[in-house]
Amino acid sequence: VATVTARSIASALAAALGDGVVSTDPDVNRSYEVDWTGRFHGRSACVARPRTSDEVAALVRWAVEHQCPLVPQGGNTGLVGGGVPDASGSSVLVSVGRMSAVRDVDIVAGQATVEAGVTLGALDRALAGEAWEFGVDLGARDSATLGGMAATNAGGLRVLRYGSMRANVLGVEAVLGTGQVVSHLQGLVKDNTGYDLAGLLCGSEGTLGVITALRLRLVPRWPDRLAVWLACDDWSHAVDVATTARLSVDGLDGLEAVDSAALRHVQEQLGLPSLFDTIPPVALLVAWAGRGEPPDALGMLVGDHAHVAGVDAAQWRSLWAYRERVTEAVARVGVPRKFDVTLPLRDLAEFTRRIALEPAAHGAVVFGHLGDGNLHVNLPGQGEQSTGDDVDGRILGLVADCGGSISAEHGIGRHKAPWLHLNRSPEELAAFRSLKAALDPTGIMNPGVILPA
Ligand code: FAD
Ligand code: 2HG
Ligand code: ZN
Repeated sequence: VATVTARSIASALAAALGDGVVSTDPDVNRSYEVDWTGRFHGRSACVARPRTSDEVAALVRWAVEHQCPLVPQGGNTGLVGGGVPDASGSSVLVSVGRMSAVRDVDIVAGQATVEAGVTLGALDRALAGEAWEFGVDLGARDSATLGGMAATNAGGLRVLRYGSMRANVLGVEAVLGTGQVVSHLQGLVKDNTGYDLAGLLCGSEGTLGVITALRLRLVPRWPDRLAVWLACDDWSHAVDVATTARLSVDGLDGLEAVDSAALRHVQEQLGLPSLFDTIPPVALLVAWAGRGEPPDALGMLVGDHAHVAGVDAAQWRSLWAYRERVTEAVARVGVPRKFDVTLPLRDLAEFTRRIALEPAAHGAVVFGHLGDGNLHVNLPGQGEQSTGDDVDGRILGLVADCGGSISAEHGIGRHKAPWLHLNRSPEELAAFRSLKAALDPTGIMNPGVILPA
């Protein structure tokens, strides 16, 4: 019965959208139905790959009329199972990857308008040679799309300086779950004309509509840079150094950290040369970008720490690899379980002490964006035995108990929907449901993501 339904959905949609949009080829569709880690998978009735905002609008209107769930997808690098369908085979996966035009680069305002399927790497290439660049950066840059990054309110490596996606999106064009198209792409920096729809769609994870284009704020491209790894005794020490850096170093571009297990994985799995003679308990990466000489305060920060520094672009990239490539190194061990959390900075070290004593977190690798209090707790190779145990509940419960957020930057997705109540009150959840009902009255947009189905 399910196959008949899937077939009829696919053929009705193909008839509504015309040639070349809908794929029913299992070999093509398979890669859309499993996430980057291999932990989350499902089945779709078909995959739709619209080329224009008009095709997206036609698709959503068809889905509203036929009560057909839609699962938007960009680069499929999300880590919480929000971009892959459930197992029912009754939803249409909407890939925006073909909507990949950079519509405008405005070098006067320092802004760009992109279609949702433009990858971060493609935007970087479009801006090469300009005095501007995009302020949000992350390791999945070659696949992650700006639409997906907005939909997850992605953070990344420079939140400390430039904020998450929401702070860098000035306007959106989207097809809401009502089928209506909203578009506000002028990019006026000051524009208090009513509710902030762009802000609302950032972090909505495909549950309110499909984002089709974005107006982005750009930031000056700094010509000079310095990256330095400092060996720290423990997380408490690393937090102290990070706070001193935030108070004293002008032009701070990143404050990232890895524990000894993360550093060992990167070195062993990827064959990178040893960063230090002896792997320290925690290593802190302090990055500076600006014009001219790095500030003296950086030298004072380094003091008598064991350290490794690099100034040119090649050294910068090779030093960053020890932080950026932890995800890739962990993936080589097997399907991982991942927790992306924020802790209040003053309680972060205590959280790491408690996680080290928690049997559910045995074998954990801890790393992240220390300047933002954002830690990634990965359990390498433990993603396959993921249903029916209480590991997720114990770790996320510990985070909430320490006053933290169960999702720092990756979103709630399907993975954390059952745990959202740890951070949000019944009143907040009721407000979320009201917003969802207003913009997606028939509930077709990514059901089961953020709010449990
Ligand atoms: P997808 O995975 O395709 O989708 C993610 C969510 O957004 C889903 O819920 C989907 O339904 C929704 N969505 C996608 N496109 C649209 C659209 N056009 N309209 C509406 N909804 C949509 N994340 C960080 O925040 N910081 C990091 O530093 C970081 N580093 C990473 C490094 C690696 C190696 C990997 C694999 C991932 C990393 N991520 C990071 C996670 C991931 O890259 C981000 O969540 C990214 O924003 C997802 O973009 P995407 O295009 O791949 O979205
Ligand atoms: C990062 O900061 C990403 O490298 C991925 O957010 C984190 O793999 C992870 O858990
Ligand atoms: Zn991260």
